[in-house]
Amino acid sequence: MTTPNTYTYEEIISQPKAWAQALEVTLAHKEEITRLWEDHPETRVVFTGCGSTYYLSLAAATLIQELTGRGARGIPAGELFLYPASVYEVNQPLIMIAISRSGTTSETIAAVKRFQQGGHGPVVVITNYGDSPLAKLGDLTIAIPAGQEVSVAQTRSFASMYVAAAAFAAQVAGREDLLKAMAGLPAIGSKLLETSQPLAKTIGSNLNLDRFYFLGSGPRYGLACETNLKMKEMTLTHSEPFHFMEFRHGPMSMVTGTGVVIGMLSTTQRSHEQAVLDHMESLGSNVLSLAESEADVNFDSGIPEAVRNVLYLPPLQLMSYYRAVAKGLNPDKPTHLSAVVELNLE
Ligand code: F1P
Repeated sequence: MTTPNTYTYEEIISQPKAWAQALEVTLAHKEEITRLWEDHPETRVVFTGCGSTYYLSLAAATLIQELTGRGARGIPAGELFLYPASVYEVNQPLIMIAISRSGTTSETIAAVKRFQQGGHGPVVVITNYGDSPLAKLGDLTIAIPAGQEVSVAQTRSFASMYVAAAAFAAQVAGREDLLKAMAGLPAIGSKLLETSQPLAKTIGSNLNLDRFYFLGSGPRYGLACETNLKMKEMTLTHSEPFHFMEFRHGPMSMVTGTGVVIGMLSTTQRSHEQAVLDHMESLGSNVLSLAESEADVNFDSGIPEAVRNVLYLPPLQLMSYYRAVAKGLNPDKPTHLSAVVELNLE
């Protein structure tokens, strides 16, 4: 299959290696992670980042709360910088987990510094640059250099940091079974990239399609937001993410035969989620379903649902990549964007 020689394509295709390093590095920090968690019992968690890494924060917060029962939220770093009191009380003990590919995004650094000035609790940093200013601020820093990339739109980097966050959640939840199962992700990811590429290319290359809706619920909503952002950044196409059950409450008015409703189907709530896709198909929409099995894209992973969510990313990253190429756009350089937003926030 010939593909234009772009950084984005290579970064998408090579990402399972970065997932493997994410697992290795997170496991190497196991004692420190467990100690930090146990030294701060019942302490709630706030994840933060910007753009892609805010969406990662949303996904990671729902997962860690589901697995540990501790309250967790994902908040944009810009909001933590502007309105910290809207997120945490003055003396509230908290664990902050700051996520950033570059480790230099101004709002994320400012949010961490403000959090540390408030003395709320420890800061964990997940980044692809271990020598970055943000990495140096962390009480515990998980750095995954294999996730570094040239392209502006995050693909390999996001997935590597997400795998690290999921492994962190499984570790603090004491779920050795989930950690063990995660070891199979890189090989399954490589196979999925191969098996899903033809469909991703077919849909991505179909320029009769003019709108995309990404549906995900629970720990998958943040990933629906992220794959939606890839569609925007790489292809300049209007697209939106929604929680599954929300889509009927108004947004489905936009459903047409030139649109695609993409469903990140779970196993646990499959019937309710599939019903939304079936409903949209009955209204004339195109539908693309991704699931462990019996879907348009099947993972066939054998990995428990809580720690296989990264598998939704590669097929949808490839779909946006192929749409960018079909539109004659350079997926490596999204319009108006730079790899890092650096502001003078003083
Ligand atoms: C985050 C960011 C995102 C944006 C794009 C490029 O940077 O700027 O805001 O969506 O993906 O990365 P970082 O803090 O993760 O380096």
